[in-house]
Amino acid sequence: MFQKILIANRGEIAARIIRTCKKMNIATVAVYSEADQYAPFVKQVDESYLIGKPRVNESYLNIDNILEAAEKSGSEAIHPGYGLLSENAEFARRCRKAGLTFIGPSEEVMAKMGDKVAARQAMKEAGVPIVPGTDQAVSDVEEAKAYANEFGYPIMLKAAAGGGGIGMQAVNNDAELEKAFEGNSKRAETFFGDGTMFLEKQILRPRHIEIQVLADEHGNAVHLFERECSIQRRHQKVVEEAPSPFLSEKTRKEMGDTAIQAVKVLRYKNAGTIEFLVDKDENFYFLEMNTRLQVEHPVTEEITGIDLVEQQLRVANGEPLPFEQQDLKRNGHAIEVRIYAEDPVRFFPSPGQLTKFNVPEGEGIRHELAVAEDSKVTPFYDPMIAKLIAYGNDRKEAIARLRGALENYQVEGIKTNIPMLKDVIAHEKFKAGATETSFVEEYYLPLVTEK
Ligand code: MV4
Repeated sequence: MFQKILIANRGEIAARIIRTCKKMNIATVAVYSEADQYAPFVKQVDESYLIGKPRVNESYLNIDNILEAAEKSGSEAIHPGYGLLSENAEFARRCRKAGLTFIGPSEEVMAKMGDKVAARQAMKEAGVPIVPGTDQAVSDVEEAKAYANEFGYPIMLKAAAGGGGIGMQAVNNDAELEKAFEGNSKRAETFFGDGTMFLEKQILRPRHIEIQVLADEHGNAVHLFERECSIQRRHQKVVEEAPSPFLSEKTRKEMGDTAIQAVKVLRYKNAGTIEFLVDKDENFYFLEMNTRLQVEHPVTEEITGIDLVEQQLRVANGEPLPFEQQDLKRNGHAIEVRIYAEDPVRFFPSPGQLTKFNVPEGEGIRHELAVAEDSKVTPFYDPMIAKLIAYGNDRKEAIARLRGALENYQVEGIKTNIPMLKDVIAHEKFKAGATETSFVEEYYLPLVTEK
């Protein structure tokens, strides 16, 4: 096993990776920006290196500075966490050139999954159902209109370099498509440096259900069941759970088998997630593949008993997976909520100095924390300050524990979305498992605009 690894990330995920390293007796190295000098994760490592100014472009995205810290510290591998450089094939290549193990999949597969048109093609070839749509990029409005009329409206206009909804728009007719095409292409060009667009038929009232996979470099692959992540606001996930309250056992198995097939065909290695859109009749369609550990990985850990970070490290070290599909069992139910430093009604970020931060402990309660009592939440990064995960023998018990923990969660000095989370999980529709992607707009927003 590696003796020392560098964590090219910050916040709760840096702390999460450090915890597994300690368990495995691996020395840890942090890199941090000027804004994170006093952050908890910097205090938890064996060694730390200041790599630049607060803005990510000048620190957490600065490959040269990160590699310099890796070399100085004698690190053998780099864990990229999520976000930042985690899906950057160029970073993976630079790690390899510097003789460091990148804890993730190959550069080739990362690049392929980053290009949504190439990813659709690869999945289609692997026998994974994709949303009906274009096999290639569409170069102009006229071509887009011709395709749209072939599949029929409504369609989704999407950016090949996209993700997170940027450059994406639903259009209902030729006129709307004409209006939307250039603007979205330009936006994608600005955000990703690539204005390539493609089309998909719009799946109506979809759910977002994703399958966690793990694969080694010896050709072994397993899935760790699904996560239901439909409750989002503006493509920002708010509540995630496993198992999905919606899926039948038959569809669950089909989705898992499909995910394994994809991973094997792609010769994927390490942890990954295949996202699907699922319609009301449980038809599922490939959406995107995330080639990294995800924010919501703890719910999978809770129901399978597997430490995903440990498996990432073992696989990156060349070890074979220590289990087969038949060894994996689901147990109970887990729900994660993301706690953001933001106004619960207007959703504006709410940075500032914490004056109190006290989290409740209890049976089935797990915390992943980015902050401590004396922390300052800066405006430079994602405003997620913590994740709260509740486990129960069934969904009802998980919800009850989550509710109790949210009621006793103490944060002062900044605003948080905790009031929103309480409203969401107390809602009859949530309790009934009506976790659709429209949940926040349909059930939460009317609640707070009335108040
Ligand atoms: C879709 C869709 C409906 N039909 N594609 C949103 C984020 C981006 N990664 C893909 N997204 C969607 N793609 C087709 N063909 C609806 C969405 C979508 C969505 C998906 C998952 C979770 C929440 C969502 C909210 C709005 C739109």
